[in-house]
Amino acid sequence: MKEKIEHLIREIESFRADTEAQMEDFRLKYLSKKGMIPSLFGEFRNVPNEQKREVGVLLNTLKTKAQEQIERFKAQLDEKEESSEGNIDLTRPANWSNAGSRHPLSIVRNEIIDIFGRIGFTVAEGPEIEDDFHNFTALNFPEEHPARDMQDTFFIEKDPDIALRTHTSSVQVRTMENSKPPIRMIFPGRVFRNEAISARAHCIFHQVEGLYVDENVSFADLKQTLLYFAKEMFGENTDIRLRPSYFPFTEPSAEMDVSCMICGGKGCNICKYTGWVEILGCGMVDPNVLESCGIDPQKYSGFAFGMGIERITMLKYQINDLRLFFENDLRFLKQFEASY
Ligand code: 2NL
Repeated sequence: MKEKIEHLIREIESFRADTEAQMEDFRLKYLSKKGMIPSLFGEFRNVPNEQKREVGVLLNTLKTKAQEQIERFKAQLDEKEESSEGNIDLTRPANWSNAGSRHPLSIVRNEIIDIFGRIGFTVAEGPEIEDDFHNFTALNFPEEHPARDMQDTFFIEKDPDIALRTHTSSVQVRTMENSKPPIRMIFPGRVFRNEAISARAHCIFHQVEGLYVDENVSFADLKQTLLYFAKEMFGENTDIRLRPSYFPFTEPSAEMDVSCMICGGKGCNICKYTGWVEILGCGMVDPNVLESCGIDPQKYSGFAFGMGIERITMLKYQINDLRLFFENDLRFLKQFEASY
């Protein structure tokens, strides 16, 4: 028995465990319930009395050595794991981070800001809640004009003087009131109309308006500026045409079409087989508007234009339902790049 225990002690001392599996083999062989050490303890009662003391001490030594070995193996394996953690592979591609993507309306708004920025237009924003003067009166809307009607405008708390702006022109009025020409600016923002929601209409939408006021600004300046915009937005081969129109705040007024970006003018579903699609309204600022805003119409003239960001975005990305912009369905939003 004594020799057997001494042999086991040497065996345990020389045992190596380089893996978790080898460590488990060791535990099973020596320390588990059916292992060698518990079975030796079982045999202890058969040891003659005069040897009990010596064998007992040896048995305890054996058990302690085995337990110490297990602790050592554990520490060695932990250390090994740690040092491999420090062994970083700098060439490994990073995990894909689940970043959001830009809303398509933001992408297009930023692109419009960028295009006009390159020819010297700066950006201004203003309040979404407006008074009648800045939203209508200063813009040459006659007192009984239908756009002032309850059907189109959201009024605040029954006060007919305070409403949600129906266009960003109110910001242009504020700009002209507070600064002197030359003014060369664009005005992006949310606007509100009291309309039923459908694939083609929404009560909230986004606009960019533009304004250029200086001495000798002409319709030719308007046309060239908008031709530049159309080519930057829809491609070098894009053509424009202006059709006479009416807005209270411009005279003369026009609507601008671009040659169809889908079929290149040959005729398709998008342009309803005309080869042209309407993208914005524009005109020369009405002298009454300049006057209302404290700018001398004898000295200065200007052009202005306005476009719906939703419409431009729908044409650019071939989106057929306005409601997609407001539902925030991730299957829709995820398709757009985080580029702007
Ligand atoms: C459209 C047409 C337009 C303007 C907006 C404007 C602003 C001032 C003076 C004169 Cl302060 N005009 N803005 C001019 C023509 C057209 O918008 O269809 N927008 C979505």
